[in-house]
Amino acid sequence: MERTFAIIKPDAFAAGSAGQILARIYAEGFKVVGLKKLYLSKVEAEGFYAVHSERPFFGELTDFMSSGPCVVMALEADNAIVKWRDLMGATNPAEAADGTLRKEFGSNIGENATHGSDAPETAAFDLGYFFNGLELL
Ligand code: FUP
Repeated sequence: MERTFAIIKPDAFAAGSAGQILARIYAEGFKVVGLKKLYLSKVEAEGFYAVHSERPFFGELTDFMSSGPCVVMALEADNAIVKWRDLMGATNPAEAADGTLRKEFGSNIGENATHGSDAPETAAFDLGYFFNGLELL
């Protein structure tokens, strides 16, 4: 079993899509080991996306991620990192395959409905940024 970190981003939460996304998560066989609604500050979003701090879209990205509430989750499954990335689809919803969450719920490359860690190292960082051990029992 592997754990990954996921976010239902502010666009999808504001659109009322959190329930549908969570239903897909369960239907695909993930165990939800952590879940909470948060309203990130700009500084908290900058800390989370620090790896992108030199990228041209950093300001826009962190403005968006602190623009409204989101839902953060710890998901468990066999091969959870790749499995969740596959369910999300491509970063740009316009390029995401049919049946993926970003295709169905995303609007554009910035407002793309969901986040997912891309490797074991980033999953460990992301999970530790948002959850403490007791929250994942
Ligand atoms: P992903 O891992 O699919 O979320 O994609 P990246 O790590 O490349 O990018 C992280 C987030 O930055 C994306 F979800 C959306 C945002 N982004 C942009 O706003 N513009 C870009 O050109 C690339 C990414």
